[in-house]
Amino acid sequence: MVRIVVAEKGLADRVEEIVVQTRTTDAPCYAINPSGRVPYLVTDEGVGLQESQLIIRHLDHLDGNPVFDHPGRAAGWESRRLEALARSMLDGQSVWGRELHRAADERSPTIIDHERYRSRRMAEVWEAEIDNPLMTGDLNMAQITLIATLLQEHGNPGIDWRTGHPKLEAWAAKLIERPSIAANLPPDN
Ligand SMILES: N[C@@H](CCC(=O)N[C@@H](CS)C(=O)NCC(=O)O)C(=O)O
Repeated sequence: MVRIVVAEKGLADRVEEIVVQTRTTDAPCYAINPSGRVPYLVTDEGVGLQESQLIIRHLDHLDGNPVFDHPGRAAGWESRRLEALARSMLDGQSVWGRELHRAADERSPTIIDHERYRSRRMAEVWEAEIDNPLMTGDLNMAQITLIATLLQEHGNPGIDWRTGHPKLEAWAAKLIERPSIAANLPPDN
């Protein structure tokens, strides 16, 4: 999500990307970012920021012309509702992905099943929501969050949001043609 925004805002020359090793007991990055989570941004002022939404907000405001803030008044609630709906699916699938990173004998089939069914239910919800004008208009946080969520299928082939959801498939197929997204598709693994 942050890489998409870096591309959208033309910030590639201002943002240095440093690949770090996560999930080890003594990674060097813990000296800078004790949580060890990525993404993590150190600003020009030396302030560390975590959480992709906050990092995106910071980057979006650097030029004084933010385009990813939620709209004001009633439209803002709808926009926040959609972002939260996408984030809910993303967070659940992330929990599922974490299980898959464990050794096979440490995985919880209960958690994996719980997240698999949540993901399916949420895909059903999104099939009904995807015609919302906020999902088809200018790129926004709900769209960025949802496309990142759907693209998690690259790392976890068990995710199946496509079956029975032609509108969602068409929406994603169109959005991944956008250069900022096409250039930042996650690797298959
Ligand atoms: N809600 C956070 C999630 C950050 C997160 O958990 N990232 C994962 C990688 S996708 C991570 O850093 N895992 C390493 C760890 O848990 O130590 C965000 O959007 O930035």
